[in-house]
Amino acid sequence: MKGIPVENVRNLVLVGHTGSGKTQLLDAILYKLGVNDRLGSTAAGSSIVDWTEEEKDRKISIWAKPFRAEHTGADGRKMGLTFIDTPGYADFFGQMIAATAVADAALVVVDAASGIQVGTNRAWRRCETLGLPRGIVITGLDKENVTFEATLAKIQEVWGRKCVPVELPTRDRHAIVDLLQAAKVPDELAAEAEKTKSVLEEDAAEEDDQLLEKYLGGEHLSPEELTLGLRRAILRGHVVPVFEVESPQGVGVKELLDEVCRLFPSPLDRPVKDAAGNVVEVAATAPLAALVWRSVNDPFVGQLSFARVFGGTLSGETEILNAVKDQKERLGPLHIINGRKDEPVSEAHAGDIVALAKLKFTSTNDTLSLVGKPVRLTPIVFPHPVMSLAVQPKAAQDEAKVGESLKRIADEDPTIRFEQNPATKELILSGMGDIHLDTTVARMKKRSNVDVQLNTPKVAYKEKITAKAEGHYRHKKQTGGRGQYGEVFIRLAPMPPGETEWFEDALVGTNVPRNFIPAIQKGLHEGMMRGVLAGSPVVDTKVELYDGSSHEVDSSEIAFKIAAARAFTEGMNKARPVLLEPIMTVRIMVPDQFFGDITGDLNHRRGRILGMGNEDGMQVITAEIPQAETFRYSSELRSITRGQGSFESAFARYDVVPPNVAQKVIAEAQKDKKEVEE
Ligand SMILES: Nc1nc2c(ncn2[C@@H]2O[C@H](COP(=O)(O)OP(=O)(O)OP(=O)(O)O)[C@@H](O)[C@H]2O)c(=O)[nH]1
Ligand SMILES: [Mg+2]
Repeated sequence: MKGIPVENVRNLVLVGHTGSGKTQLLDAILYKLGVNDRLGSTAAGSSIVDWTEEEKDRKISIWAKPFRAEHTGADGRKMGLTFIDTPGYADFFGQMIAATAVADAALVVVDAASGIQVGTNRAWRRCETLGLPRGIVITGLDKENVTFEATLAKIQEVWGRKCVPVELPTRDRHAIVDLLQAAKVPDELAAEAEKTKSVLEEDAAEEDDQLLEKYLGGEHLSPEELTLGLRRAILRGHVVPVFEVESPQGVGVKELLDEVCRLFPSPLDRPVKDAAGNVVEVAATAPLAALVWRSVNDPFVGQLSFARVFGGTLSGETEILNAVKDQKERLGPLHIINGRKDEPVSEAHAGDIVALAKLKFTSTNDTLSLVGKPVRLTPIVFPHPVMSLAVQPKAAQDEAKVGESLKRIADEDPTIRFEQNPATKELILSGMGDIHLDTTVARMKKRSNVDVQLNTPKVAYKEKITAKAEGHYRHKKQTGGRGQYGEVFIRLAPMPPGETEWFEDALVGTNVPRNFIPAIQKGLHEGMMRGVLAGSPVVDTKVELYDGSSHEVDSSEIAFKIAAARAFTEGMNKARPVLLEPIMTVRIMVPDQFFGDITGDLNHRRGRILGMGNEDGMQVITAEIPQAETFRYSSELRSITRGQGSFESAFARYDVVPPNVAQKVIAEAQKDKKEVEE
């Protein structure tokens, strides 16, 4: 932005478990920075951060939202700060993935009363993967039975001694003492402060040979040297500073902001590489490279693309190139979107995060560059959906609108997928969990007025035969005028999977005139499309046409088609048909203590364990389970593991359904068929 050099820019993402106080913290920050003239509250629905109706209704964040403000640091420098709030709820994980990819550092928020939770660990692991420098903010210190010391001890136990406090709360908790700045530390904290400061000094010294020499020589580091060393230590992940903020009272916000400005990395510290492996120069004068990390299609704010400029300058009212789509885009003014507040700006420089309105071709993960100088930045890898349900419009006339409405939603949410299952003809909506799918459906209703319900999808069963058999049918109808006549004899035999030549013409003589063969093939195909057990398509079955008879006048294509379809059904009934179902390979990741519960549960799901292992301190179980058991597995797994388990699945093969289960499926299908006929 104009007037703020890139070294004074800080882009921070707030991450942590749901309910840990991220949004409330950002409300307190924005109040302090004058973006809001009162302290918003998520509990009261007055947050300027969680401003969308769906977030207010559910009292959780759903979207990653950047907020920008300026702050004069303790040293008098004017700083440009962008904070991206992210949802902690597992279903909205994709938003956290996107936001962490465009920030230069993270603040991991830990509620003192709940400590480190599943969502905190998930966020921590993501930061580790990205090598994202981070600090920890402890919230909720005003709650009962919590102390700063106990929370810190727990944090150090899990994440190590590199988590070092840079502040201490006074005993009455009315103030925060910044150990790096305070001219005088209250007596009650003197001993603790001395100890902590010497840890910080040692950590700072270790980042630089000269500093270390001085330190080991028995000298104290100057405040500038301390800052220099700690900045490096934080950037390299050797130190994770711990802060404490009482957001509802606004205690500790100023100290947090001052230290973030002083110690946290600027965009200059973390240059990225483009997809070709070239380092993107972080300078306003360099060629433009901006990554679109979030797209919004909101009826209130309109169509917006949030971009992080990694290199160069993005100027409003110019033409740029979307290098991924190879399309030129005309830019309007750029925007700083602070919730409902929208401020137009003329330029954004390397390091800035801005919003662009009404781009025609651009979506998430596209790179914007100068016309003639295409650059492609590395795309963000979003998680795969883990839950799939069938979407059904409540009113038949809405059928056509469903796809259109879902497309608009999927454009802004890369973790939503939808496609028609060719076998069952159902429209399948996939996402990250039941709340995710629920919010998607609620959004369809609100935005497009399409009311749908979500059902467990139908399983795409198949059928095959397991023995050879013969089939025969004579179709003969005499209803005044011209009749219908056709007779077909066939042999059915099991065929190895993968073979495609299913029909064999073994006719001898002229009992069946050859011009009826195509009609007979059609009839056989029809018979195969609706098997004899659950009306599912028949696979791996060879059909040999070996005889039949015809009538000079009454034989017709339609008569032979009918005869062939019925001969097939007749033969198949005798060929010991079986039902097949899709089997999925799943990889389940759970903490050790749930191992027994999970393997027990897999047994109930007709699962077969293929292997077990250990990854990142988690048990990994590979197993095969029938697809019918996987549709709602993500939420069931979460409830068994209290939110700590996750899984991924992929189609493996079709396999025979065991007789007791097949009986139920067949009975269900017969019932449905009857209902349709009635
Ligand atoms: N007592 C107390 N309550 C707090 C504090 N910080 C947040 N809360 C309350 O905790 C609840 C959850 O806070 P949020 O800020 O919405 O939590 P979040 O981390 O944004 O949660 P998600 O958006 O679901 O990820 C709200 O009711 C807040 O008012 C705190 O420091 N002390
Ligand atoms: Mg929130």
